Amino acid sequence: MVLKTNNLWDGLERTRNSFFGQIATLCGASDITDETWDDLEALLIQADVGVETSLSLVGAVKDTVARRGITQSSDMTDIVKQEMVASLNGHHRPLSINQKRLLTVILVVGVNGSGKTTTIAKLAHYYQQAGQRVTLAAADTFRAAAIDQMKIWGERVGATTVAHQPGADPGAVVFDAIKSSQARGATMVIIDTAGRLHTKYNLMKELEKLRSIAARQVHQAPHETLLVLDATSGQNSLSQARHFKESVDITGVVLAKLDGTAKGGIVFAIAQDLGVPVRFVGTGEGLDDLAEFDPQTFVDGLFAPQ
Ligand SMILES: Nc1nc2c(ncn2[C@@H]2O[C@H](COP(=O)(O)OP(=O)(O)OP(=O)(O)O)[C@@H](O)[C@H]2O)c(=O)[nH]1
Ligand SMILES: [Mg+2]
Repeated sequence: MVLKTNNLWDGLERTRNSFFGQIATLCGASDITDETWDDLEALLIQADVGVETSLSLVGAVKDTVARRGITQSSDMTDIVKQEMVASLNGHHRPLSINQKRLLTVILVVGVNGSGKTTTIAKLAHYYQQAGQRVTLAAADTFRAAAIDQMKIWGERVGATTVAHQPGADPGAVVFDAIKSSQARGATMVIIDTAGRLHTKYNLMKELEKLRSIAARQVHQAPHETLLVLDATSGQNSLSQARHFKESVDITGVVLAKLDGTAKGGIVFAIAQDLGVPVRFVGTGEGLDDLAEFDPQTFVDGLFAPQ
């Protein structure tokens, strides 16, 4: 599977140019003092790494610096990077798409406007290129426009879209999409869902219902439940994520709109706080603007080459 590896690098441009660029400056040639730690902590917090995660990162860097007897901040950059990768690695695992499975079901959830439908189109494109035969399930029946948007993306990526009328039962759409995929020999169903219903409680109930409909039709489905978060919403998206995670078994996060923010540090907060791996990041509005998430590549992308 090939994705433009530049994507992640490009998507991190704003983040790299702001806070993390300053971390690189902080790691310039000077003695390490208490102020160095305060500055590092402040920069991490400003980049949306989150208070707790920032404190634990600074603590880990401090320990390693003391252990190795390092006194110059210029020797610190690699340690900062290593600790960052380590903090992400603990939660990272690649998305498992089992080639032997007849039909993989991916449920995509998230609040309205977070980037779900666009992300689904990108994922469909990505997996079609990798040889999967993808069906899109337009189970966000809340708005007519959402259904049309899904159909248009489906045509563009060459995937069949299963859709009902606006206001129809999303469960029926999921049921039909799976049935139709099985009949046509499709290998993957990606389900779009509504970001809002009349109350949040109903939304979570609805998602639970969709999961059980999928589970009754396909063994262990949904195989992945991806939460799409808007990177530009910063810490707000983190509280949304907690809310979803309480009710739905989230297996991974897709962080959309990373290109639109300087606060890419949110990735660390997601890993640490939720313990859910980031699987992909969105780096633009086009079909190819998706990058598979990898901790080392991500951290490298935060720092300009020395
Ligand atoms: N720059 C940028 N824009 C994005 C990205 N992903 C999505 N968008 C834009 O964000 C807006 C919302 O995206 P949608 O995919 O419609 O979001 P949604 O969650 O499906 O929204 P609802 O269906 O209203 O709940 C659109 O204008 C997208 O083009 C991204 O990675 N980068
Ligand atoms: Mg949508």
